[in-house]
Amino acid sequence: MGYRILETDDIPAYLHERGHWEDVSDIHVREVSDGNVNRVFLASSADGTRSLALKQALPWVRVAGPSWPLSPDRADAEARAYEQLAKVTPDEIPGIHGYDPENYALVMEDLSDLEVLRTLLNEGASYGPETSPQIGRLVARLSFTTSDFGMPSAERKALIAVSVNPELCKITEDVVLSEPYIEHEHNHWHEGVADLAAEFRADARLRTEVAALRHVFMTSAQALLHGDLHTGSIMVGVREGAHVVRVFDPEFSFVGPIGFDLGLYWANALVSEERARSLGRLTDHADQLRLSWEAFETEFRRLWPARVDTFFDDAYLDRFLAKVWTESLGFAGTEIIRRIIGFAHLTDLTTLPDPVPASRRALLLGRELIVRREELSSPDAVRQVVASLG
Ligand code: SR1
Ligand code: MG
Repeated sequence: MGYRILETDDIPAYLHERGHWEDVSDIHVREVSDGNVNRVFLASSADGTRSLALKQALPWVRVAGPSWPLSPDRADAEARAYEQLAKVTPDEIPGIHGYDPENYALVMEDLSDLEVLRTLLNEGASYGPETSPQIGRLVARLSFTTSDFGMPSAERKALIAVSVNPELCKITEDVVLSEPYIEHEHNHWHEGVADLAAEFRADARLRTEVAALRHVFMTSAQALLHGDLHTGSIMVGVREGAHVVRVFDPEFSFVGPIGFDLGLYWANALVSEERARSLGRLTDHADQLRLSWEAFETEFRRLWPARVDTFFDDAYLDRFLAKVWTESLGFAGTEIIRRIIGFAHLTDLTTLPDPVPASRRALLLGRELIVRREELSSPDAVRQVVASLG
């Protein structure tokens, strides 16, 4: 039949045809699309005992429409990423019921009993002690097992080949790692930060450092990444009395620098801190970079003795982790900046009564993380930068 764009009314018959739902008369469907790129529907039975989520990739960026075409192949990348994640961290991703490559549609567990982490934080919640360690461990498990430490060389080459995701990588190379530093029609900002946007565009040193990070992103095939690990790609909640985390939306996945995943999480944590500070409701925000890094490092070191190639010795592990740390800081800086003067802004800031003071602090922090990443050698050093912001 070929690729067809599914509308709400098509979903019952589609789920039935694909063998996901028997009684078509007992499906209630609603669209809950929220991210920038795709469409998501929730299907549930009248008595609420059954539910599923369906995500479909459109041939364009959802929020821009057909004027910004984008290959739906990204859904293949997402399905592949879930396969890898399911091998190493099955409890931290949604259950996947099936992928339909013809229609670029994933059918998966309905997570609507959980909340998007960003939404909770924006409402004033704390992170709690578990979320950031879980994210750090997830990144360590995915990255170790898909690196040259966790996979035989030939298998790794095959993974790199099958995981190429050129259009989505190009979006990141553009909207995160170059456009905010040049004049571009995608860029926009609050007038209260116009001076900083102009200053950043004119800052030759900043631009060169971002170019270096962009080149790392383009060339450093360290491990399979989630690729868009911000607080809107994480759901949290309580099930059967236990805290749960679910990481979703890995459509930007490709084999790249591990620091990109950590950096995105850190950037979003740091921006959530600025929101909380400006509202006078700081809680445990300042701990999140350290907690996620420590969990990442501990888990990566725990897995190290199982490496497939012991020519990589313990001294090399130290060097490797130091490089991941430094690159994570740099990528965190680029993520903060693009979320304020680039294309896709954060509700953490845009919904503040006055977004300017928090946005200015975040921009200055982003620049420091980029240009001083080599000298900032610990979470405490990052805290000192935050403390020094005007
Ligand atoms: C055109 S896509 C803009 C952003 O939305 C996604 O969630 C990614 O973060 C991307 O950079
Ligand atoms: Mg997304």
